[in-house]
Amino acid sequence: MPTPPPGFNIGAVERETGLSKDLLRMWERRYGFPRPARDPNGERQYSLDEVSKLRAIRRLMDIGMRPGKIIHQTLDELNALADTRSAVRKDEIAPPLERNLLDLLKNHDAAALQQLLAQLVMRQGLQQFVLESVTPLNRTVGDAWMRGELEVFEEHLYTEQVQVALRAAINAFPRTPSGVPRVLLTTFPNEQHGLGLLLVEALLVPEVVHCVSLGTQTPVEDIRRAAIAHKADILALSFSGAFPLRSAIDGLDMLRGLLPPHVTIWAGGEMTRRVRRTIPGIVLIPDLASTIQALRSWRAHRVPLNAA
Ligand code: B12
Repeated sequence: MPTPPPGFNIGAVERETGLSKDLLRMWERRYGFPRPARDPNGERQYSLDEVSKLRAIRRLMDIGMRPGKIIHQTLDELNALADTRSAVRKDEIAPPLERNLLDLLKNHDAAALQQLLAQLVMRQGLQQFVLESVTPLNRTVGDAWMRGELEVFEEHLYTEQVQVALRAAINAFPRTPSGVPRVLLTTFPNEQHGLGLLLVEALLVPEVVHCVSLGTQTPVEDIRRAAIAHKADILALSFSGAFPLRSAIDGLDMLRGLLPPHVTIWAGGEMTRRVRRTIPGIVLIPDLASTIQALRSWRAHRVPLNAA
C-alpha cells in the first residue's frame, strides 16, 4: 500500500481548526468530508487542503453559519462566502490607515506597527485614538482574519501591539488612587477578548477615574470578592460577539444577585447588541462612545460609599 503523503493527525487538526476530534469523525460519517487517508497504523492523516477548508468552515460557523449548509462547498466558494459576510469587500478601497496596518501585519513588521500606533496616540490623544482609530482597526483586522487574509498569529500581533500602545498611553496619566468612581474591569470565564477592557480603561483614566483591571476570564464568585476587596463603585464587564448570549445573561443575573446594590454593573461589547430586553440592575453599553456618558450619569446620580 503506497504510503500516504505526510499529513496532519486528528490531534493536530483539532488544534489547528478548533474543531473537536468527535466532530471531525462525525462529519466524516455524515457528510463524507473530511475524508482523511490512513497511515500504516490506521491513524487518520488529513491533507493540508482539508485543513485549510476546515479552517474556512470554522470561521463561517463562528459567525453563525451551519456546517451542513456549507461543508460541500469548495475552499474558493467558502472564501467567497466569507467575503460577502465581512463588511469591507476586498475590492473596496479601505482607508489608507487600515491598508497600511494590514500591510505591516502581513509583512510582520512589528517595529513599524508599534511606531504607527504610538504616533497615532500622540497625534490624536488617547480618547480620540480609542474611538476613531482602534474601533475601526479592530473591525478591519477581524474581517481580514475572517476572509482568511490574516493568520491567527498576525491577529495576535495586532492585539499585542495595540495593547502595548494603549498601556503606555494609560500609564502616562498620573495614577489616581482617590479617583472616583473606582472601576473594576474584567471578563467572564471563556471570554478571551481583553481589548474591550483596555479601551474602556483608556477612556476613563483621562476622566480621573480609578481603574483596576483583572484582565480576562475571572470566575463569577471571584469577581464578587474582588469588587468587595477593591471597594468598587462600578464593575465593567466585556463580552465579544463570540460570547454566548444565554451564558452572559445568566452570569449577569447571578452577579447582580451576589453584589451589593451600590455596585453599578456595566456590560459592553458586541454581544450586548444582541440583548433584546433590559437586565434588571445591569447598565448595557454596546457602544464604546457611550462610556463617557455612562460615567457622567453615574457621577450625577451617585455618592460613592467611600467618598470623603
Ligand atoms: C483580537 C481578537 C481575538 C484575540 C483576542 C486576544 C486578546 N487578548 O484580546 C483572540 C485570538 C484570542 C481571539 C479569539 C477568538 N475570536 Co476574536 N477577535 C479579535 C478581534 C480581531 C479584535 C478586537 C477585539 O478583541 N474585539 C472584541 C471587542 C473589543 O470588540 P467589540 O466586542 O466589538 O466591543 C466594542 C464595544 O462594544 C466596546 N466594548 C467592548 N467591551 C466593552 C465593555 C464595556 C463596559 C463598554 C462600556 C464597552 C465595551 O469596545 C469595542 C470597540 O468599539 C475581533 C474583531 C472585531 N471586529 O472586534 C475578533 C472577533 C471578536 N473574534 C471573533 C471570534 C469568532 C473569535 C473565536 C471564536 C475564533 C476561534 N474560532 O477560535 C475566538 C474566541 C476566543 C474566546 N473564547 O474568547 C469574532 C466574533 C464574531 C461574532 N460572533 O460576532 C470577531 C468579531 C472576528 C470576526 N470578524 O469574525 N480573537
